[in-house]
Amino acid sequence: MSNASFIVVANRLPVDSVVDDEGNRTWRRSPGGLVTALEPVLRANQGTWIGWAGQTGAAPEPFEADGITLLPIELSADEIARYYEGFSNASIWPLYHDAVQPRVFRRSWWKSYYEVNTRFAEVCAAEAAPGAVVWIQDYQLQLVPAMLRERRPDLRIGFFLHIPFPPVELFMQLPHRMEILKGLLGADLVGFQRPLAAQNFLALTRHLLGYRPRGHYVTVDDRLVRADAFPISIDTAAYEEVANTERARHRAKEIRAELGEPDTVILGVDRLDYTKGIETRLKAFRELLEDGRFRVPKTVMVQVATPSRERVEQYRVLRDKVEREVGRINGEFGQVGLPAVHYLHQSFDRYELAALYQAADVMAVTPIRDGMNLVAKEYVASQIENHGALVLSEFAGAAGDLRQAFLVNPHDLTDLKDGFVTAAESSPDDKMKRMRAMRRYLRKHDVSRWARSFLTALGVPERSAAYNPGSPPAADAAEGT
Ligand code: GDG
Repeated sequence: MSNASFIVVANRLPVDSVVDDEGNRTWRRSPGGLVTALEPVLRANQGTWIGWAGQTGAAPEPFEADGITLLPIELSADEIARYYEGFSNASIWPLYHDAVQPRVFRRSWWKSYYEVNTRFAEVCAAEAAPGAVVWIQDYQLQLVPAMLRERRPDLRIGFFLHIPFPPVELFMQLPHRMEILKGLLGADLVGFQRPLAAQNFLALTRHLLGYRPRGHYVTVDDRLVRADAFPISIDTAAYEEVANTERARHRAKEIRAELGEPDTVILGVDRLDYTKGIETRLKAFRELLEDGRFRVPKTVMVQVATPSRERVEQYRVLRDKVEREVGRINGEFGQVGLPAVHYLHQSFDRYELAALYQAADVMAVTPIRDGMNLVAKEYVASQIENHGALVLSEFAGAAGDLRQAFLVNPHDLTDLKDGFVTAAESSPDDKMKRMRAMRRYLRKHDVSRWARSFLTALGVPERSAAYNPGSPPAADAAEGT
């Protein structure tokens, strides 16, 4: 039955399945900014979220979780290998991140990408109420906007790309580039993290299709398509709240004690991904120890590298390289019971993460290229005492928002090293000023505001784009002055 007037379409549903002792399957909501931001809109509009539930084979029946209807899409093991690990993560992902790793193209991957995108579009077309608003997320589903428009021209269609959009000459390498561009142009609104990405996209419509974009708009078959930037953010109030709990505060102290009460803790938290610049960061740290500008145990590094895409070859290679470098640094500079780098290839719960953020004097967010980077924003929000320093890559979208960070060029090792030292040695007063300004910015520019501005631009009336009535007031309170 077609009944949803607001639909989110994403590769993944915001839930994980849990099997209890009796073998019954239940669902647990997976934490994430996107679902937090969209939940009120989904609720207010009898919304549905369409996506993969995380298991191959027959899809579970639609179900409800926390008042949202979830509609699972079926994906086979072969489709995960080709559509997801292949075309999405070994072709598109590296190419869109400035080809920082060689991209791989295989024709069978494209076929699967096309088929899976068709399935998402068909399910969505059957579910949407007349005139419904559909918001499609990310690089795995770039064909869905046009496929959906073809089936349901009555819908209002938005698309948001969470990763960078490359310059014309890189995009042109992509086999099936025309289909992808036309796929995206099926939307009424195509959203990007940064203005430059929107410009790249508009330039591409001119280059590949001979269109004449004007300002943020391009006319496609008598229809106006808008391309614009909507920098994503976090649920700032929620991060502040967790950081403020006794549990997180206590744990932060404990972590520093466990690290041997160093003067400076440098922290990295990343998915183990080659775009995040973990290798270069470690190299910079090693050279700083070699140069004697940092010394163990006065300065130590903690690197959380969350397991990610472990079946994709490039990720296996990266893991080996990172672990070899950590071993090398610890071999040369560690002492018994006092490693130079504490390396954790694990995921942690939000209290542990908040405690780590609070325990860190210097947060190293140094991706080679990143759409936004939420870790940088989470660190700032969790710095309730404003005493830390953020070293941030100019190549992360977040650098456009967090202007008071210590900005570095991660391609320039000298600049990266100097950035770490400057951040570590900056005065408490300087750190506090910077951190306060960034926290103030994030309280105002949180994920609800992001969702609201996208949906308003898509033409959803303010009333139905009702937002988190709970969080914003806290946002402007306290700190501001
Ligand atoms: C894509 C774009 C864009 C990490 N380790 C743990 C953990 N995390 C959480 C972080 C953060 C998230 O994972 C990572 O978000 P990022 O933004 O840093 O990076 P991507 O996964 O690459 O996301 C990116 C984003 O989409 C949103 O548009 O910013 O540019 O690449 O939230 O906290 N969370 C927990 N334990 C961990 O160990 N609980």
